[in-house]
Amino acid sequence: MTRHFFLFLLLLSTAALADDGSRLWLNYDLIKDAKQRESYAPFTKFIAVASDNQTLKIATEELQTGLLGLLGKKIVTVKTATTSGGIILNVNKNAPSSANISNEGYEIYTEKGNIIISSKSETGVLYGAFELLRAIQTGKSLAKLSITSSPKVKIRMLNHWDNANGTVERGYAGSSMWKWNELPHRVDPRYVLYARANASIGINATSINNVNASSRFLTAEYLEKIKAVADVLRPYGIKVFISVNFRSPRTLGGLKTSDPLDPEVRKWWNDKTKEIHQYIPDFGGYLVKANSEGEPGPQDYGRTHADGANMLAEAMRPFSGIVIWRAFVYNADPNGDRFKEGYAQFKPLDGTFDPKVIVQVKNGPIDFMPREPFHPMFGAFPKTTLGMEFQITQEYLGQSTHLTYLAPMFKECLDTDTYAKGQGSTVAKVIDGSLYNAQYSLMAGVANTGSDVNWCGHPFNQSNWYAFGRLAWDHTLSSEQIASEWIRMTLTQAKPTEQKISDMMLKSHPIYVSYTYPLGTSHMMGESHHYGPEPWLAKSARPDWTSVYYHRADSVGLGFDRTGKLSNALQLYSPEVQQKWGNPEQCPLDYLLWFHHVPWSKKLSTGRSLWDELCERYYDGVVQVGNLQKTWESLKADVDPEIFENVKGRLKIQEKEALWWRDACVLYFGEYSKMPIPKPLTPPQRTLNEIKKLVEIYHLR
Ligand code: GCW
Repeated sequence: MTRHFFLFLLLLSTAALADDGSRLWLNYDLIKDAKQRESYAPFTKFIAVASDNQTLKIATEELQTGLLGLLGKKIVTVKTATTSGGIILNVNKNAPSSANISNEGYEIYTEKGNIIISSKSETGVLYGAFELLRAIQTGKSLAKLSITSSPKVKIRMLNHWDNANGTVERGYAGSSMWKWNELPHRVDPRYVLYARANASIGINATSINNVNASSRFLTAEYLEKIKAVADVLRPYGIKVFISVNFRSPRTLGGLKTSDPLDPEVRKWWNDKTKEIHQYIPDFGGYLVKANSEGEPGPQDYGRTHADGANMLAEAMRPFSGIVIWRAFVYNADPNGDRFKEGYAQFKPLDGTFDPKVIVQVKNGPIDFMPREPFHPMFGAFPKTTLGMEFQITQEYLGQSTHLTYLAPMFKECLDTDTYAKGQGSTVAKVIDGSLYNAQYSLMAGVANTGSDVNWCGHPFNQSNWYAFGRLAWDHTLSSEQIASEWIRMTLTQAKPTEQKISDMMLKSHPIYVSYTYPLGTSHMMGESHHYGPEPWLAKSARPDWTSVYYHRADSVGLGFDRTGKLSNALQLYSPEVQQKWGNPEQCPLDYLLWFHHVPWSKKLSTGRSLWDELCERYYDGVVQVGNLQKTWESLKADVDPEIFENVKGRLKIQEKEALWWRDACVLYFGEYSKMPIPKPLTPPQRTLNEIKKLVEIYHLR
């Protein structure tokens, strides 16, 4: 077959096949611009790799697959480079340790006409290989490559909330990707693509089961299954963690108690931890949700979170693994403020955790709301390693029917200054360990993967998995850059199209917030399924699972007073932060109702009253969804037809649901403000009762 004919066939095949999204950002479609392809030819004559290490083999094969797709060119491999014009994979274990390059870091540079990818570890070379592919996928020149990159955070982790029965808690992309009923005998080939996708963005850890954990995952039967997964992920540099149920010594071990100070319980965990290591020698460790939302924990026995976490850390002492203990805890107190709970329970324990324990804190104090102030624990725990927990799966952010790009939201939190050690003490610096010189550092994201053919449901939800990984590697990357990379790797390299899509993505989070939770409102979603609006929800199993607990609407105004007048949650922050958010006249409008109960007629910095501004934002959000639709429609000829139709359909649903949120909220709050929808906005075309019925349907049996 001549080269041109081969290229022709390749072009034909890629043109004919619609993109089902299954390849994620590793689609490696042929670069359309022949000149650009040619520009890469001088550097892609061969791949030189001296050892037959499995990770290096994977790096080599990835480069071969990627370059075959992108350039239409089969690349040979050699043991050592004898000429110029190739890619050399180089592991230099004895390289002097430099402050800039960690074990997982890499350098990519050109030398004597070759591209060198060099690292102290095989995994670092694999990351470098993906970086090189990304350079080509995003259309960069290879002529003067000079990249030095090291991860800022050590443990970059996905948390799967996947259950043994194949369901996924808060999963919106089908059922679980883990086929527990098939493992260990059949190992689904999708695990390999999962590993490749994660390695391509530097994710190096995964907890495979729900934090509302079944003890089943610690049985020999399941350990064999988990081992099979760990064996697939290992050469991609990914360690496996298990979420554990604190009551396991009783349920599995038949002990009378799971009290962490009981010697038999401690022995049980020591033995279990040893047993796990027989299956998975490089086991990552335990992830624990304890004494939260009904899960068992050390407090059941009058012990503290530290007692529980330290017991597990002791079991882990002979091994490299760690214990990740979640700080997501809150008691049901109708007169309390959930905002303060995690802080209150953990603050007295600062300094008492074993060095192997990381306390994993959600980005905000409530629960992954579309916009939350940063969790007050960040910056307030100098003697405890705190890890970040973001939610990639969009429980409160449009699930799989709203286009919401989350990098700006993640960054808003990471870039906020805690002022813990003076100006510049950002949340990111707490998390990457630099503020307090922590031995470990962790950024976790609750995964959005599932059995859907495109993994994530909404095609754009893939970008949130991608963005999470990129930010865990380097939180200084901009949302714009990450969006641009993802679009170029996934949808198109054509600049004007890329710009339009990037614009849609960058606007999407503010738009979503506008029609759901403007001005710092929170937690008004449908009960338990968390789908759609239900601001009128006043009764639930717990007061802090209602909506009225959070928005506090009354005849005077709206918002939760967290100043000294009521809950005083603001006091948990440093004085500079208190100053920024504590004064309703100066508090940024995006955070206003998080901290203040503001009268309906109060004039805001926009010149409008609170009520008018609220309506304005709800209405504007809906208009903006219309604009997203128009932009997308204009791109019909420029993106893959299957993806185009898929997104188009979902935008239509988003429009309908945005209107649902708008009408529900303005009609409901209007009953308190007693004020009309301000002109020239048109009042909703339906009544509050009609809207309430929409939600009731979801509770019918
Ligand atoms: O956001 C809430 C979810 C629960 C989840 C919990 C948690 C795993 O609604 O489904 O449980 O947070 O983070 O533990």
